[in-house]
Amino acid sequence: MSKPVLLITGAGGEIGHGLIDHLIAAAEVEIVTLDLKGLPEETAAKTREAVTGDVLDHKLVERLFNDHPVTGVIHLAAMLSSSGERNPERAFDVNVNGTMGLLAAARRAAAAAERNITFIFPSTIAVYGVPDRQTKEAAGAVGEDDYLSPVTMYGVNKLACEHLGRYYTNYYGALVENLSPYGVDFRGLRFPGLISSQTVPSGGTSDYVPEMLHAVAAGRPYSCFARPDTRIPFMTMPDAIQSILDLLAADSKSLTRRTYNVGAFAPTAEEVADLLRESFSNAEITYSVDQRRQRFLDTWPADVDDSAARADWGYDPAHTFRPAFEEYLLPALLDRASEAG
Ligand code: VAH
Repeated sequence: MSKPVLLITGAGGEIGHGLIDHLIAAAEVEIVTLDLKGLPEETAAKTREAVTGDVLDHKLVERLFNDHPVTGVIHLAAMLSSSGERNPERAFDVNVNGTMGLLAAARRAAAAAERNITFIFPSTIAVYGVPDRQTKEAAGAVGEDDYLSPVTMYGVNKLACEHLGRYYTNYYGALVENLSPYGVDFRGLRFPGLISSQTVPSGGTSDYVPEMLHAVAAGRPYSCFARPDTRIPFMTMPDAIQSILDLLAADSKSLTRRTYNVGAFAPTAEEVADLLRESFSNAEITYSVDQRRQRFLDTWPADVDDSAARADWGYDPAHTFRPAFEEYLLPALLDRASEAG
């Protein structure tokens, strides 16, 4: 039997980087990648096709669906929250129009191939907009249907795309004559901040934790743009990648929602700093709070209730707070530092 074929957009970004290495090593699927920047040659050589191009190039997207028997899409291309707030119209274009074009092309391809196409969408805790700090503290772990009033363009975009995915899956073209019964099977994950031992994100607002970790491990001082008491959820990159693969593989009958919260641990910035100081006695961590970015963080929940993901498709992250650092992040970073001499 031929292997499933996954189209992965934003393949060169932070999640794509880890996901593609994992998929190539597992060799259970074939991949087609799309990214504004070219992939490293040795990675590109292991794909069906690695395309350097724009997700907003609708002709190119259509061509990829025509040339490859795509069974699933993992749509990672996006502008993150801080970059998005520096250019809101561009963020809308990339984040919403990019997703819309891909959903439409996937639906047409599904109808032509007479089978559904699974569409994995990384959403975010930025879809939440908790009104003030007291409410945030009182709310604790927030469920999927509460506080959906985002204050960033990125959050607005991601929430809109969740609705587009729900519409494409359940309600598309109710009045279209002779509509194909095949289409998009949209599955979203609301990710918290992600932390990788390999890469540092750019353009996000949860970046203060990965930035702090990588700076301290490299022996550089770090000035944190978030207040020490800032608390939002995080998870490790391997757990994020595993959750994408698990949701992709889940039996559609077991899914009770189209988009799920996923979280793993929810430390304050200062709790992360303290943990790093335990391992790096010379760590220099100071705070220089960016009030405008802090405002976004204060509207994101202190934690998420991910019980639906755990019940429906067995979400079970490997790393809680201390193990994330002690078993995954710090050993990998210390190894790299000793290799670098
Ligand atoms: C950002 N990392 O900071 C993203 C995110 C948790 C929020 O999705 O923009």
